[in-house]
Amino acid sequence: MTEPKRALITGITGQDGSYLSELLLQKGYEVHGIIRRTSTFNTDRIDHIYVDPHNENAKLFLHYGDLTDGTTLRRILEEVKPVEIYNLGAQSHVRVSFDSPEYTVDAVGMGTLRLLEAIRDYQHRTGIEVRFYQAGSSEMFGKVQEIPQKETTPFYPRSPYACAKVYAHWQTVNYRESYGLFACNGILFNHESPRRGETFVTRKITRAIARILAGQQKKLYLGNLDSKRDWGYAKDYVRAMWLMLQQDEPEDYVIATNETHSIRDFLDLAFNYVNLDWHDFVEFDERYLRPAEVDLLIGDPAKAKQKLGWEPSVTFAQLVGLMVEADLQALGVESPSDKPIVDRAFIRQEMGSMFD
Ligand code: NDP
Ligand code: GDR
Repeated sequence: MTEPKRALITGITGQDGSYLSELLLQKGYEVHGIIRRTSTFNTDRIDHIYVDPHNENAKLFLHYGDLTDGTTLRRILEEVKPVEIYNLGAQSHVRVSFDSPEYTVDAVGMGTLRLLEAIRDYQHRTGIEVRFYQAGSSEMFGKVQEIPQKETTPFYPRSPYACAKVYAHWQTVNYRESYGLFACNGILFNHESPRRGETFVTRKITRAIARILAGQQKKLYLGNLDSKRDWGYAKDYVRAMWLMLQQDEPEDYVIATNETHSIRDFLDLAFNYVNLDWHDFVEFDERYLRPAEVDLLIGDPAKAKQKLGWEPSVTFAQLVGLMVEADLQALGVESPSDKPIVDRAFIRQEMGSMFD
């Protein structure tokens, strides 16, 4: 019997890490993830796919480590011997990066460099060829230079987070060009799901709707409602990550839907879905403004379509419906929607076992 391919994921407990793990397990990989030690469990998103490692059928393994700790990264590489590495770990909140710039840059920028250096030595010593995916972001485009944004659009980062992602992007390009590492940058536009962190604006809205209907919340406090984002579905986007590492040549790709919507559009759709008017609930709080904002993101995924055969499978309206339905279900609230945007079977199937 042939050995399964081994993949290593940083950020496995996050939104994307959980969907990517599911995808790789379905494809027969042995999946290893790096988790941080925390005082309470934070593995909710992957609990449903975790099997006790003593079980001979176990295919998912977790290792304690941190992108700020290079020695541990090296040790884990030696132990796991992966052939694919997905670097998804990050302090990924743009607003928070203004409050904690040094930590954000250390984890996102230096963390990527530590991992690349560990891979370079490991590959050199063992002769095992490693393929590396770097989780780049549309935030790197920042201040509008060109619409829609594509692989050749110049970067103009507008936050400590985005600056660190630009650094990580170019380090990844450099390791490809200097050492022949099979390294790809995905430049992913915003992608959401029922597993999205609760402080990102989409999930904050859909979770608030469920809590309002459950009588647990009266108001929803938000910042800038005018910015526009190109929002896709996370499960589609992790498929693109995997595809990038299966190509003959390592390259960089924009992954996006080529549609853009404002926060107001999201509010309209989400509240209308449950027959509420968001103006009755949403209040402004300047705390959620950023010192510098990214006003407009819309990506051109033509290269990914042509070379990877990748296309998004879920529309904006379906995504909003899916997220609202999932939050209602998580609180046990009956959906009041008289005009379901997606059929219920689809929603149940797409939610996975997270809320089972
Ligand atoms: P999440 O915030 O949901 O997950 C981030 C993950 O990184 C978590 O597993 C977190 O662990 C881990 N992490 C945080 N700090 C460290 C550290 N110092 N060392 C190791 N791991 C760490 O992010 P997403 O899943 O949404 O995004 C995945 C990646 O893609 C991130 O790099 C993000 O910046 C990038 N990205 C995301 C986009 C999106 O729209 N979602 C778009 C473009 C790029 P813990 O659970 O312990 O906090
Ligand atoms: P973003 O996502 O910054 O694009 O980064 P986020 O959902 O945080 O913000 C999107 C837009 O909504 C506005 N906004 C608010 N945002 C939050 N979080 N909370 C609020 O209350 C609020 N009110 C208005 C923001 O100002 C912004 O314009 C996400 C992250 O996943 C990054 O890691 C990733 O790289 C990019 O997407 C692509």
